[in-house]
Amino acid sequence: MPQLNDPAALESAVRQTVAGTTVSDIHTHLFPPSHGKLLLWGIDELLVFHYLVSELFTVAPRGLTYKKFWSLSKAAQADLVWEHLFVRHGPLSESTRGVLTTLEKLGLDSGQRDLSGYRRWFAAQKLQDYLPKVMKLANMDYLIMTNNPFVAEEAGYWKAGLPVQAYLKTALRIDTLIVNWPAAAKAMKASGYKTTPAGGAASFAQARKFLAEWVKILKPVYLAASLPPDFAYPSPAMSSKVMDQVVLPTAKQFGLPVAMMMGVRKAVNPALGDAGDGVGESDMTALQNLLVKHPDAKFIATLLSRVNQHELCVLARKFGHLHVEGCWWFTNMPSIIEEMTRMRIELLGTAFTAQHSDARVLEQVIYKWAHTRAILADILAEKYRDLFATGWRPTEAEIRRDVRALLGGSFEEFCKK
Ligand code: HDL
Ligand code: ZN
Repeated sequence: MPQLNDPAALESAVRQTVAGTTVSDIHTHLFPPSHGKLLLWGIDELLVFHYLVSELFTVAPRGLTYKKFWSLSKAAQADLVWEHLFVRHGPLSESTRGVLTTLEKLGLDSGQRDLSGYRRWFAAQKLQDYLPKVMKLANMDYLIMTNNPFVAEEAGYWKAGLPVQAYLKTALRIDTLIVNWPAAAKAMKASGYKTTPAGGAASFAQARKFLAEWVKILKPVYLAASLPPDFAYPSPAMSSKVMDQVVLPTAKQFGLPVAMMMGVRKAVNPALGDAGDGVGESDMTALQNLLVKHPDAKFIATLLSRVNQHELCVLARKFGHLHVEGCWWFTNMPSIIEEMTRMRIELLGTAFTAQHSDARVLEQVIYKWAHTRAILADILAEKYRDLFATGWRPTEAEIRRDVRALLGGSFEEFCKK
């Protein structure tokens, strides 16, 4: 493959490659169509996405109480979001713009502002054709779900052994086990495991058995848990014991990475429901200590606070068994994605995963990847321009290799390590 010797040709090769590279979306909250209402899709779900609910309450009239809002139908909630965040105020936020990007990519004209027309269009979609259509629009080869055995409805669908598309992969989500052992012990006991709220060797052995059962059912790509900013390791807290005696032995037994999603302050405003979580700066020594103590395990990390991002990159330079991924949740915003991605390329080259969608509503993968690709293209155009200035001449194949690395390739290599 010839080297690219002309800056303009190089830039267009970079932009075309970012636009055309298949993405593997390694963190979402989507579900198989066979799991019924758990898979959210359509315009009303897009409008009542919890990011937009919290934004609604930044401008809603005082008379709109949380209680009143939650008593409304989903369509009535969506009407309020549309009215206040799109019509009465410019849809300039990332989440409002995302809805409009999604409509545009689906071939609908957001300029018409025709919510009832959009509703008719979505209502006419047949999920079995629509799901692959959305995957194709986002140019995704597979996505990884979030599968929580401590949510009875989810567990029930998995135990029923319903059909699941091969391109919908799983992640075994174990927050409850780590941050709320008594609740986890109760739930496992209800499934026939001899676990007690006090924990201890026998209980932890049963919890390992529980996890092994779910590894067999889900065949997960990784184990995952979101953790509070003050998660400490090691510590006298039960969470530290559960990491050492349940989570890590299971991860090592099955060769599964442990995804540490750190920095969530749960329910800072409980009245907002899913929209009520906040963010806090995490104590990174917890992750550092895990890496030092468990060189034979693999850790994936995404941090919720912008403040932690530089430290996370430096940590990933120190430990090859740590993989940095995604601009998670409150960092999945253009200005922060830009800052984080530049920093990660400068510190880690292509040895990280640039993004995940974190999509809760199916069509969000369309806008989340479109927006990220645009930012990534600008950054890589500049980075390859800088490379060109050194006299190095990349080939198109090398650009394809490097872009794919950032969009799933490095993650796959890491998982195979
Ligand atoms: O814990 C998580 O995986 C988070 O992504 C939460 O689901 C959060 O509510 C969210 O949807 N963030 O985008
Ligand atoms: Zn998530």
